Amino acid sequence: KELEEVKIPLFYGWFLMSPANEKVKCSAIDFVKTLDTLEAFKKHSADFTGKAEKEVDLEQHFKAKASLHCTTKFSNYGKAEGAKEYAQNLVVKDHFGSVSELSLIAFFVTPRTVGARVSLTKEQLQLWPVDAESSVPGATGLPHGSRAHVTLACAAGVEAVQTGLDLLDILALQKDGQQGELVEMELGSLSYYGEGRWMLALREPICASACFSSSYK
Ligand code: 2AM
Repeated sequence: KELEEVKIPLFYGWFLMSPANEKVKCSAIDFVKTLDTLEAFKKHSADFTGKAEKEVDLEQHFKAKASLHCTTKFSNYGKAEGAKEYAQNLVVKDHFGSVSELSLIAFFVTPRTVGARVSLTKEQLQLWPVDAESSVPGATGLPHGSRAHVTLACAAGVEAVQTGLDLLDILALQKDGQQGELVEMELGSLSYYGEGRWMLALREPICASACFSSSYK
């Protein structure tokens, strides 16, 4: 039987390797646990519960992801716009299977998602789709690569695609000059942007080894 045509994957991305995957998961859990104990956070817990005075257990609220990655292109088995072009891109082919370091510069939490913001190097940006930001209403002015992130957890019924949208939403508020309430933490400075949106800018970025590859499920 002849070899079948190579199928386009569900998505491409950098897949965190071991032990970086565990390191990032632990840091995220520590952050979420600490956030939950802060008075500044408790004051706004109604953003999560919908009820004033009611406290939220963030560890219960979110379901953590087991294996972490930073999606570059969501191809949807070839059905997404630009999927074929991305698969045939020489930079993509050349880098397939290569290992590089992802730099995680912030953690963010919303009532829907928990994520880590990734700062891409020039070389990594070559693998970033041109329309990743411009295809999202409200994010058009943000720099190429702004959406880069690792989804760490989602609330019940929330799809992972939401994490990047939540990140862009916070970045758009930052760009408009909204500097929320600030809380200094050991890990960095934490800002509140209203409606349950929190971002911790890490004092020391977290470095994570990751392999550029694709996934079919
Ligand atoms: P994520 O990158 O925020 O984690 C498989 O569903 C992966 O592709 C998930 O990791 C998911 O979100 C990402 N994904 C799903 N739909 C997407 C879309 N429309 N645009 C970009 N990424 C998407």
